[in-house]
Amino acid sequence: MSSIPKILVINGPNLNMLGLRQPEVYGSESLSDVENRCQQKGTSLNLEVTCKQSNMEGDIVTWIQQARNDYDGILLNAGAYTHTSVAIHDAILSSETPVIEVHLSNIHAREEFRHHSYISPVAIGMICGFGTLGYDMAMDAMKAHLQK
Ligand code: CA2
Repeated sequence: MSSIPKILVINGPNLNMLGLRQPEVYGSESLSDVENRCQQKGTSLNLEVTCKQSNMEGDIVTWIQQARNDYDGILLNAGAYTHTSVAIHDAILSSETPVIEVHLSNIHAREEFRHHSYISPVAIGMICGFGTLGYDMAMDAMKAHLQK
């Protein structure tokens, strides 16, 4: 691990719409608010944080592949690809970089199609249901994991 661990935060499809629609499900904070929060949490934990968002599955696959060389850990909210993407599952396996899965909502309290995650079996852990606080929790968990 490098002296200041580098953490990549990836938000997937439609998360650029945060704060603009469905605040009852996803809260009122924007994606920028979430990313600023991750940066602040990273600073407090002495982690170097980079945030990316894409609506494209291939971007997310490529970023996870590249993380092998450039990052010590990934926080991943893959959005709806969580429930569909074998490609992201395979990318996590090949990157050999620890991934913590994050969801704003409690996916197990929602529609049945959200109950299955292709990410969970290849993540070191998963946090869901705590809104944007979940990113802070995941950052704490990643710091602890990297210190083990
Ligand atoms: O709870 C989460 O964080 C999710 O990953 C969010 C995804 C959803 O498909 C997953 O099942 C759970 C959807 C993100 C969409 O975000 C929006 C935010 C505001 C307005 C519209 C969509």
